[in-house]
Amino acid sequence: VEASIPENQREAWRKHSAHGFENKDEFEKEAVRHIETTLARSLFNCDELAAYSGTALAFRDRLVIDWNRTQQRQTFADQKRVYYLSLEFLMGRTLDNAMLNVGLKDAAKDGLTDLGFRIEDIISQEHDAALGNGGLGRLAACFLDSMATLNYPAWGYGLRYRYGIFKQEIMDGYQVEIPDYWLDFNPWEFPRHDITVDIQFYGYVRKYQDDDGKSHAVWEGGEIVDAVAYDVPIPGYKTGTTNNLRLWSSKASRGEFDFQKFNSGEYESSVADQQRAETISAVLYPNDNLERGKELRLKQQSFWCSASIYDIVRRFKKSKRSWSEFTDQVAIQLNDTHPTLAIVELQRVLVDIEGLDWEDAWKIVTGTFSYTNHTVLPEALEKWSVPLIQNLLPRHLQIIYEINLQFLQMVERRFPQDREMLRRVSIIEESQPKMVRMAYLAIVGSHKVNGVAELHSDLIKTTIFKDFVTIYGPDKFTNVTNGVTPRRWLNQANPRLSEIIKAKLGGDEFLSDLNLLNQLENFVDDKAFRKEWAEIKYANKVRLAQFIMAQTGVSVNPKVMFDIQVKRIHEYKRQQLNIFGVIHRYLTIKNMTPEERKTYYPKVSIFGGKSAPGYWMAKNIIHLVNSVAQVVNNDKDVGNLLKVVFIEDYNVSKAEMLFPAADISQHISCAGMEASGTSQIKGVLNAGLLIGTCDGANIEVAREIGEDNIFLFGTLAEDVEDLRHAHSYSQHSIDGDLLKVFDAINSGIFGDRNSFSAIVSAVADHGDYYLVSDDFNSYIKTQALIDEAYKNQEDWITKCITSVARMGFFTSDRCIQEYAESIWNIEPLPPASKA
Ligand code: 4GP
Repeated sequence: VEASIPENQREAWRKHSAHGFENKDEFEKEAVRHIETTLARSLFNCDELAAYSGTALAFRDRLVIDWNRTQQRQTFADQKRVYYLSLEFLMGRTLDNAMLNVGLKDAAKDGLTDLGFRIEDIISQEHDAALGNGGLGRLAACFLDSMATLNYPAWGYGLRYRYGIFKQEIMDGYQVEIPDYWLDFNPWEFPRHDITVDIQFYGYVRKYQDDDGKSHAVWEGGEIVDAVAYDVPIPGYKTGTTNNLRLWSSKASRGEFDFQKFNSGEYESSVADQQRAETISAVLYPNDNLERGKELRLKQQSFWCSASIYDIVRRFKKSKRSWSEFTDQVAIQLNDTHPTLAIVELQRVLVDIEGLDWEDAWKIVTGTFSYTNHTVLPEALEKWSVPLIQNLLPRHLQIIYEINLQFLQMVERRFPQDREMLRRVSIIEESQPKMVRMAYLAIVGSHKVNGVAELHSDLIKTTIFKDFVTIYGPDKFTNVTNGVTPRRWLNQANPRLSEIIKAKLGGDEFLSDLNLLNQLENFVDDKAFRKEWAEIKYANKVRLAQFIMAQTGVSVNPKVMFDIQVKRIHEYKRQQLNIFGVIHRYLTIKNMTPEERKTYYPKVSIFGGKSAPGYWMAKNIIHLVNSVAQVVNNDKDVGNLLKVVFIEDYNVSKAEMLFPAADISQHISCAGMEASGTSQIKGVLNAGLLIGTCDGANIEVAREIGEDNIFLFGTLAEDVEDLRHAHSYSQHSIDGDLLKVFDAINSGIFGDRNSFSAIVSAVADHGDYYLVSDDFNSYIKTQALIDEAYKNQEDWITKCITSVARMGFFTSDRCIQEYAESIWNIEPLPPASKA
């Protein structure tokens, strides 16, 4: 390619090619240049936001240079790439991560000091990029970081929502949702107006036979909307590799603007059409572990899948290879079922547009896709109504029926006697209206299906996807236990802890090879190290205490135990169990003599998390937590023995502050319901201990760090069904400590009892689906064990150091390696200098 450009031109380009800054002085020069020219500010009116913007733009330039090089290298190498399709990428802040990954945070820190700013203040100016709800979206963000760090040629594809997850405000104890308009200033994205794809909706299918008798389908009519690409550079840690995250934004098609209407004076309605197109990528659906079957959501999915498949196919076609090589060049990972239409779309493109035979195309499709399941909750398994798809995507529905027909014929050949099986596994559910079961379609169209922790991967094989294991055999199903990136969740979140680990291990290699942490066990008895370890935890707690004071006005003592449960509010995650435990503690304290109080264990109980706006029960739980906090924190009789805090608007950047300050964090889902969870990993990695049920990745954490270092309690997954069954038969009576808790709530001491009656009734009268009453006693006992253990600070610190040392397995780098080797079959492509 280069040879075709005349030497004098190449020379001019080379001479002026951008390099980006390498040290403090160059950083200052770049930042000041951006502040003065890009932002039109000066020394005299540069506030912290402008300083953030200048810094971000300077780092953005750096990223772009690496990113251009990476993209060129990947294009020339022309090897297999993986495309990670996710409707959510919960990225959080970018600047700090970019500074650490390119290794220039110290330069920026000193440079900012010269310019009159503190780096922490500048970092905290940034608005979180919150294009996700919770675990699934944050996992996608960790995976992007790991793919770049390990030099895999990888792209993410998602939607560029104008409104990310809402901001949560607490008013009078209730959650209120405020729209999150986050694009006012976003230096981390690059609009690619040249990359615009026409996306079709509605219309009809015309079929015809050509002269050779071959039948064809043409999708005609309907409406066209444009998908415009916005690219976000994703820097790897200490490598030149900077991958691409491509987010699609919807826009009225250039053809859509109705000049007819415009000329006849209907200017307003022609603009309204434009706005309708822009609605598609306007807002992230705020549900976690729940699907609601809204047409706009289906439109989002199909818009994003079509644009991404178009882009991937276009890139493949540039290489002029034959279609049979497609699966040597392309792997596509489906993050949950949300992108399942991509399977149908690729089949459509190959058959209808590229003219391949059905069988050849289908072989390519199934060789390309693989699917990750993130939940077994029935209310989260996507189904789309057939009439809805028929109307919006008529050709796709035909293809889905054809896929189903061929699949069922195969099943019938293999299991000729089993009519029931056909009904059970059909992609089309014979309900009123008929529904398309997206998980089944994803399984049939993929070569591998994985769960996200061992227990969960076993459960999907024995429950929701059991028949598919019979049909395809067990090898199609696999497990990749989740992990998190230690760059964000240790280095960035807890810089001081990271520093002392660096000092002990003689370098920061552990950040890219987390198993090296195991050498920390050699220092468990090192007095100075232990002291510093404890000081860091204390300092992190002081910082959180200051934040709590500023946000809620509640004064908490950083010397006492901080107990944290932060995650989406969900009945299966059982924040209600936690708050019942808190009430129990409150009642216990109230009944104690002054003497007993002197030796009792003081504690701060911290909650945080959003509820889906339409999830009434979860909102009630938030209200109960805040009502209990109000009473407890103002009860002079209790004083510092117990404080209850609800942190408003839990998000990624708050998580980075919370986990380093936790002595203990709670992961207490009803067994079998939390597919993996990842926040327990963040808790342990930041030197906190866990209280948890035998659920999701808790089980593997216990195995890695040792059962002595974790507080496990509660029902086992294998017993859940029997217990639920028992509840529905016997009259379910609540007694003992839980009854006292319910009596306290019903007595009205936390406010109008009617406000909380649903929370109590769910346990006492309506079958206790989440087994709160079954687990309450062992929960309380385990809390008492924790109180006792915390008294012995020396032992506690030993447990923490040992646990951190054994967390190597839970890096998302290991996940990506497993995906790359056993699912995607791709090789890394390191930059030349690092090769
Ligand atoms: C979540 C699961 O609930 C959580 O256990 C898991 O750690 C996470 O995915 C990542 O795998 N699922 C969702 C969802 O967020 O909406 O289904």
